[in-house]
Formats: sequence, C-alpha cells, structure tokens
Amino acid sequence: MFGFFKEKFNNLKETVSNTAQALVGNVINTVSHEEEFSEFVLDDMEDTLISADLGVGYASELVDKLRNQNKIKPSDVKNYLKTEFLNVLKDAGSNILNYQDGLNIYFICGVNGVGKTTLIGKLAYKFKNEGKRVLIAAADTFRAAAEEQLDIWSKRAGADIVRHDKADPASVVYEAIDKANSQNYDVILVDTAGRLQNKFNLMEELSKIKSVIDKKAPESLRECMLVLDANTGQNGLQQAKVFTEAVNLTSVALTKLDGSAKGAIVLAVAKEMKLPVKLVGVGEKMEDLKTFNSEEFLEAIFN
Ligand SMILES: Nc1nc2c(ncn2[C@@H]2O[C@H](COP(=O)(O)OP(=O)(O)OP(=O)(O)O)[C@@H](O)[C@H]2O)c(=O)[nH]1
Ligand SMILES: [Mg+2]
Repeated sequence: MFGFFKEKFNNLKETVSNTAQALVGNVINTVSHEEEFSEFVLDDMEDTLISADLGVGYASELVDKLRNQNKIKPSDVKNYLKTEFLNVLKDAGSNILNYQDGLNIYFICGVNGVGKTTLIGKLAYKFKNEGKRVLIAAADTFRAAAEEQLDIWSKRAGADIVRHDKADPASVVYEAIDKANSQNYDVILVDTAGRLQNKFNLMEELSKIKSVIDKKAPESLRECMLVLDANTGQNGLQQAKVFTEAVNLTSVALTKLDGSAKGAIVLAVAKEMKLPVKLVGVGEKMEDLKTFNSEEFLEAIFN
C-alpha cells in the first residue's frame, strides 16, 4: 500500500518538477538570503512569479500581501505560498469529476491541438474500465481526419461512436442523445472542433452544440470541460475567458503535463476563473490520464 502511494507520489513529483522549479525553487532562490521583504526583493519575487506563468494580477496580489505586513519573513515564503495556493485551488471547487446514475454528458472543448480527442479516448477507456456503456459523439465534423482519429480511439477503448462526415455537429449530438436514451448508455463524450475559419464561427458552433444539450438533456450535462495545454502559459487564461462566454465552463483538463510544461496555469485559472482542474494528461497513451488533486499537486510541488 505504502509502496503504491510512494511510487505514485514520485511520479507526480517528476511530472511537476518544472512547475516546482518555476513557482517555488526560483522564488526561494530570490528571497532566501534576505532578512526582510525589501521593495527590491518584492519586485524580484513578483517578476519570478510572473515568469512562472501565474499572471500579473495574481503575482502582484501575492506580493502586495507581503508588503503590507511584518509577520511573515522571507524564510517563511514557502509556507506562505503553499497556503495561498491551496486556498485558491479550494475556492475554485471540487476536483472530482461529476458523475451520477443515468446519462452523463461530457462536453469537451478547447483550441486547436490541445488534446481534446486524445482526452476523449482516455476518458472512454476509463469509463469502459469501470463497466460503463460509453458513446462518443464526433461533433468535430470540420476537419477531415478528425472522425477517423476518433474512430480509432473508440475502437481502442471499446466505446461506440456516432459520426456523420460533414454533417452539422449539433445534429450529431442530437442523434447521440437519442441513441443514448433509447439504448441505455451511461456516458456521452462530445468531441468538438478546435479551429474553424475564425474564432467567432467556432464559438457560434460550440454554443449551438451546447444548446442542443441544454434543450434535450439539461439534467444530464455533467461537465463542460475546457482542455488546456499545460505549455500554453498565460494564453490559457485568455482561452478560458473566451470559451466560458460561449459555453459556460465547469472545469478544466490540463494536458501534456509530461513535457517541459509549467503547470502554474492551474493556479491562474483557479484564481481568475474559479474553474477547478479535474483531469491531467501525462502522455499520448490511453492510460495516461490522471485525476487531479489539489493537495497532492501542492505536496509534489513544495516537498
Ligand atoms: N505528450 C502528450 N501529448 C499529448 C497529450 N494529449 C494529447 N497529446 C498529443 O497532442 C496532439 C494533439 O492531440 P489531439 O487530441 O488531436 O488534439 P485536439 O485538441 O483534438 O486537436 P484538434 O482536433 O485539431 O483541435 C497529438 O499528437 C496527441 O498525441 C498528453 O497528455 N501528453
Ligand atoms: Mg480533435
């Protein structure tokens, strides 16, 4: 038992080592030789947090709190940040993927190439392993190869698929909901396009698909999930703002955390958008999906 946790923890620690260096290691290097938080040190600390992808607003808020007090010393900076980060992650809501008896619909969106389709494959596999009946709705009918790719994933995972080349994506989702209801599926995973001719068209299309769910099966929508590439940095925050306007997001999946990513976007999105991270992608294989846990994530970064 203990070995299992130790191994799991070590893997996570390795996965987030870049985040740990950027967010914690570099900050400690900046302040650790100081007795007090001078203006000079605070400015340095703010720059370090900004370059860790925390966002300018959040970085200066963290530094301002130190400026206006004299209890916390530079030697306490690690505890200070850990407590602050934990509060922000907790405030953003539960990390547990919503699931209930009956039909569960997961609407997955995000910009081009972030890993939506791969995430759908991984989720299909996870739910199949739990004995669920899984249907994938191929609502990315825009890109020619998209449905082929999804077909491969659905076969691998043992899930069923609704697809219609070049059809209206909203009609694919409409049909998937009918099929799921009449054939007792537990899960529908909706894959969407990441790129249309322009951002406006993409957002229009996404809200149209979403409104089919809102009309036909509003009680079944479990997550409206934004997929963010962990390498995106601050741009991820902008993406969260645009998508939430179109489809009212409930959570985030962070992909490609296995690379050289700085995962601080988790904190920026939690802080600015109050969106919890629920899933993490750590590779290209079907098994490379992890659930996210705020405490574990912070332990791995701070210890
Ligand atoms: N290393 C790594 N690669 C990933 C991960 N998730 C996805 N990828 C890779 O990222 C690339 C894009 O993944 P897709 O799932 O096609 O992304 P998408 O968002 O569906 O892309 P579009 O449909 O074009 O918008 C593929 O080469 C995937 O193998 C991950 O967690 N880690
Ligand atoms: Mg795709």
